[in-house]
Amino acid sequence: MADRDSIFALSTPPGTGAIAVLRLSGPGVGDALEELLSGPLPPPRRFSQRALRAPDGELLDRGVVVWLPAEAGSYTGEDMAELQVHGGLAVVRSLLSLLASLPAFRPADPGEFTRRAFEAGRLDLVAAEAVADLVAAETARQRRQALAGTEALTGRLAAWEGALVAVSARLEAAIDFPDEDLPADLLARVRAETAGLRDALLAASYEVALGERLRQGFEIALVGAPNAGKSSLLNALARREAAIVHETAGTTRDVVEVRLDLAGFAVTLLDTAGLRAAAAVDPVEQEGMRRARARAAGADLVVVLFDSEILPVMDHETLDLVDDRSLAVLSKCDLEAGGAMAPGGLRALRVSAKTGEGLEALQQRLAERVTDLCSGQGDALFNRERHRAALAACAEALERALAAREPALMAEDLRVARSALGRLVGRIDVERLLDSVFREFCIGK
Ligand SMILES: Nc1nc2c(ncn2[C@@H]2O[C@H](COP(=O)(O)OP(=O)(O)O)[C@@H](O)[C@H]2O)c(=O)[nH]1
Ligand SMILES: [Mg+2]
Repeated sequence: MADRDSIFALSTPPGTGAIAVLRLSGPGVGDALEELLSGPLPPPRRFSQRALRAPDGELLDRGVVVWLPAEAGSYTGEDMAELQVHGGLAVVRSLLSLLASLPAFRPADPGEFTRRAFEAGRLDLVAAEAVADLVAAETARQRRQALAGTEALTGRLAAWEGALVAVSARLEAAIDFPDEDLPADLLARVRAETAGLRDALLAASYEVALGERLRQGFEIALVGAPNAGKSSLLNALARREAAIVHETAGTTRDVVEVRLDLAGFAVTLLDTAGLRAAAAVDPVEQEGMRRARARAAGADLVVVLFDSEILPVMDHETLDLVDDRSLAVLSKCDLEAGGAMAPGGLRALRVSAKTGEGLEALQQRLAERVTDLCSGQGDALFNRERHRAALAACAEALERALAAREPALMAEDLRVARSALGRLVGRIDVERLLDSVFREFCIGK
């Protein structure tokens, strides 16, 4: 490790700010810091206010310097330093080019600090992914899930691994000492514990669908007839003109997406082409309708919009989309002449994108529906396809272990199960995984 590159990065966003933070990690950090400070290293893990100088002695900035030697514990497990400097372009640029000119140093790749922390054994791969999620979190629920992921997921995995090792040990004892005085029910116990673990892992693999939605956002599709007011509603909820609104029917063809924070949940709202009899429209609009149906089919919730203006005529293209995943909404309620004409038996919220009436109630109802989708689930959810595949592989190996006819074959399946968990935390098959995991990161983390 001694000849390993030292890395540096601007860890705050580029641009002008009050303060910018630069991070350094690697064996060359102590020397670089002495040079930059033209003097001795500050005491470890303390804020020290120091002058930062170029090699010719020119003052670049006065800032806060924190020296984090490896032996005192640092994020990456290597010698590290943090420089908190004035967040001006010239200050930052001068420091970055000075660091780049040091022979031992190079700019960090995305996620490289966390990758080094993982390689030093300071966190496992699931926790490293959660760090990326925390940096990317836009809503309260995403933040909670990411924070839970940095510790609670690791805890759940450790408990399963511990249980698996214990089961394997008992089974090996039965294999190695068949004639010894082993408890008669040993094998029965091994089987019961294996079945319990299989159930737990299978359940965990199923939670990934929801975990992934919480991490990446739920999808809510707006559907309805042309001119029902879908694009206007999307714009009103997004508070910006994201989609073109026009009285011409068939204006929207592509699916327009906007990100919303709905009571702490990340949501992607989809505006779609209006649905009408396909024979009447041109090929481009037909493609738009195909996309609208496809995205609505994949969405977590569907808002089905009915135009108050044309009530009580209900168009059947739209009515067909009402099911238990959908929420019926009456648009343009400002145009309703003399009170609502309730369409046959349909319970619908009334909104106006023009006056804003009903928008808050709609948001509240959508938030309730999304909350329902997560009911009973804690924050620490597995949330990646990678997780699902490993958990399912582990559960399958346990299933095979239960079906094995001989203890020796069962033991082999338990080993396969352990290695599936080992892959999940990044102990096995590591090289293959690392690039794809750390690609998600930003530079400086
Ligand atoms: N009065 C009124 N007009 C609306 C409302 N929402 C949409 N419109 C009008 O209805 C027409 C179609 O709207 P648009 O949002 O493009 O509908 P889309 O085809 O479903 O996307 C436009 O002329 C809009 O100005 C509303 O809440 N009140
Ligand atoms: Mg539209």
